[in-house]
Amino acid sequence: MPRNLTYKILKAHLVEGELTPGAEIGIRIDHTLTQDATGTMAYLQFESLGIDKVQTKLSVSYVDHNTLQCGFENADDHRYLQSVAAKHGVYFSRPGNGICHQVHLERFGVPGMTLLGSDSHTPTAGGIGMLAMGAGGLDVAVAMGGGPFYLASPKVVGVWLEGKLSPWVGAKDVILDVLRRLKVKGGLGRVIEYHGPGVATLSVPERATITNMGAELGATTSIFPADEKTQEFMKLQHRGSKFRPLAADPDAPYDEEIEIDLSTLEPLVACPHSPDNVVEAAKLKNVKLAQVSIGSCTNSSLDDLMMISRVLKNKRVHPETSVSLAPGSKQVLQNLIAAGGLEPIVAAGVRILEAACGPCIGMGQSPPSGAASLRTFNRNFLGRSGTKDAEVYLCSPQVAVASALKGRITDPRELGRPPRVQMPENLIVDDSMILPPAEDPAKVEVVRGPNIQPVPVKKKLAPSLKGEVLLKVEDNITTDHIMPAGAKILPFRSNIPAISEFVFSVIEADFAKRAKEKRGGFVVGGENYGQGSSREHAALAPMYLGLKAVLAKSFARIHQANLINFGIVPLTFVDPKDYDHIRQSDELEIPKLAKALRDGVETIQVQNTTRKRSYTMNLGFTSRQREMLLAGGLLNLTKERAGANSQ
Ligand code: MIC
Ligand code: SF4
Repeated sequence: MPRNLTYKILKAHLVEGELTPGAEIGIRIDHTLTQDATGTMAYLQFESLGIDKVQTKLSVSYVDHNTLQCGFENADDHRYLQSVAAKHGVYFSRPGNGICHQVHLERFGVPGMTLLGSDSHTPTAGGIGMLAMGAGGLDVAVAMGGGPFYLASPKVVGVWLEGKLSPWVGAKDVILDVLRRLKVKGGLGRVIEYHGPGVATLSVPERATITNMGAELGATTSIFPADEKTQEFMKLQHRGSKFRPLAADPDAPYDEEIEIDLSTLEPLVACPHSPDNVVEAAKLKNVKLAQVSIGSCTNSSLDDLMMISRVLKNKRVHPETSVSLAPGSKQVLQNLIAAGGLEPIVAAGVRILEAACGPCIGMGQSPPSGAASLRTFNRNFLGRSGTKDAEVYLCSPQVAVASALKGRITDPRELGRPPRVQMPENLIVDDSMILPPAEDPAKVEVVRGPNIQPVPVKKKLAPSLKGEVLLKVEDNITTDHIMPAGAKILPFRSNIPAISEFVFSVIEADFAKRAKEKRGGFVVGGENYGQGSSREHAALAPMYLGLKAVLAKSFARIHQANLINFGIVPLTFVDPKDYDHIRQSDELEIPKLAKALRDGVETIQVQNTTRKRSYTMNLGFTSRQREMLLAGGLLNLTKERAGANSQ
């Protein structure tokens, strides 16, 4: 039977379950990646598993998020990460070497392999033909220990590409078009697989822009075949021998299909405050820009920056627009310099930032109050830039550079014919910022600064749950609402008691205080609750504040897994209209929840004692998930099992 590429890779890695959409499967993980903001927790968890050396083919620890060192916290975290990597067989990519996804694509990605990363944009490596998924740090820790990664076997959406992008239209416009069609929850439970004759017209960095931002669809991952373009890219990276061609079989089946004629796409922009709020750039020409930011794991390749350099040559950015640029990796920066591409950018008045996430995660460059900022990034959620009333728009590097010159959102076709970009024929490849693990791990001492606090663990699930609805929120609540990031909060990623003070602070400044006073309770959410990042802090910190269960219309994949991993029960409404009846501050009770989980029943009644009503909620968990919830989370369960084995 012909197979699509996704199912070929899944089949080759399957260790548990059956490949039927929706059924839980366990797959073997070849590579893992972590970044510093999620990595400290992941390695603390890995250490608690008591395994000496990672069991994967390759594990890499990147430092790219918390790179501002305004106090000791981030620097301490980096030192911990470097020493723990050396001790346990993990490669360490030093701060300044670049954004994890860009560096993994350049230096490590291998077609046909699986990659699990503690970052939601891990699917970037789908651009080189990897099956690459984001997950919480604990799931990545388990994969580093050699355990399978569990997920719902996905549906596969085939996106048939034909034609060729028109001048000034970029790969970003392809994914913005998909987002416009499918919306931010359109990818739930699905892998987006690109195929068709249009694929060959796209370079690996272009493909990686598309797979990267597939995360904003809520998709499990996105993937491209590995073809001559992939081989070319890998040869340039001096890794040609790792290439192997991979594609779906001819006439492979897809669960759903979409067609895109690349030649019909136009320059697009996502408007505040959601990546699926997409319109044509030409319709936004009245938006004056205080800021343009170029970079992030979506659009910071050498190809992107060389194009920008050519457009800026002998020009100046608009005097009222602050323009910043962060290259995706040290390799990109080094080659940009060598090819003469940096000088025109600097001369044009662009502010050059280090090769890191930077403004994308609110690490600097917050826009002025109430101002519009145009960014080549992938997320424009409320408050993420660090300025709550800023209006953040997302676009391609082509739209960004044209807009930087004009000081307002500009369709780049206004600039006339695009310049020809001469890409270097050879690249400087220098891995000296990637440190291999220690040869003698016994000699390595893991360094823990005062910011690194132990991972809190929950007690076993109580027989029944009772408490107040602490907060009721609408559809598409992001992890940036639940556990905001930014330069002020990110330094506490290794310190759950400290970071928990900021839970839901974008929505309500006093949430943490109230949650503690009430000794925890419930949150009620709409569709796609917890979309966005993989940060398990959005489960761990609410758990620390006493959150017992979340009642929602539906959940985003990674966040739902994180809630279960930390013993918070994610319940979905059987009748979504029940959502309308619950009010914030209502008292809820879930009698005999633990028994229901033990018995494996499909639904349970939640009593609203304030309104004298009850709601039927789904309990459709797998037996593995039920065990985790009963134990109070995966760490407890692992310890319970280890205890049982040693008796
Ligand atoms: C993001 O883009 O939101 C992040 C910051 O990279 C997160 C990870 C984190 O919160 O540390 C992600 O995408 O998973
Ligand atoms: Fe970093 Fe932004 Fe990419 Fe997240 S989306 S990994 S913060 S560059």
